[in-house]
Amino acid sequence: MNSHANAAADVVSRAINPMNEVRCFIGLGSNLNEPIQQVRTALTELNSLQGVRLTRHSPLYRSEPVGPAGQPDYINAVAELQTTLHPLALLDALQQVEQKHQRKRIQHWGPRTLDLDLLLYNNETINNERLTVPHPYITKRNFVLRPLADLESDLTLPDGSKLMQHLADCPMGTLQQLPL
Ligand code: PH2
Ligand code: MG
Ligand code: MG
Repeated sequence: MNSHANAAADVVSRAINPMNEVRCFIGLGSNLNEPIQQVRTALTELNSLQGVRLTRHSPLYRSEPVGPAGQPDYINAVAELQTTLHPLALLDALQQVEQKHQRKRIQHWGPRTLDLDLLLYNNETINNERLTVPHPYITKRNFVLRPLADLESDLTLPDGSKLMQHLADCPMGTLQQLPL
């Protein structure tokens, strides 16, 4: 589908949804100050946001850090939301939750108490200075692909590519699912 057809399909899908809700996927990550607790709390906080319902989340995973060496392992998960918020309003809300967790932006890809990445928004492609959707690394990171596939194994990305194909092409490294 070209981008015009995609945009038209998005308008239709919003029109037929009585709540005007769209489905989104959020990547959660933490590697500081009790990361498992950070992620669990964040899931609750996402569900409490105005205009957001948490519908499902993946198991939690332990993953080796991508980026600067010497930082602790990460805990990662993916959440599925239904939201009436438009993309930039949702981004604002996600950043407010990050702020609650004393997120400090010190080092690119450096350690963090909580990172909330908007991975997918209703099959839309968004490119502006604040936001790129799908998230640029969605197809490259095992700690995103694996939990996303736990939720929706037959997912197709806005460019028509298949999640399962990206997963098959991505080394799994030491990614480890935590007990539920
Ligand atoms: N997030 C980063 C940088 N590196 N590595 C892992 N394993 N998990 C992450 O969520 C992660 C990372 C920047 O957001
Ligand atoms: Mg991130
Ligand atoms: Mg981020």
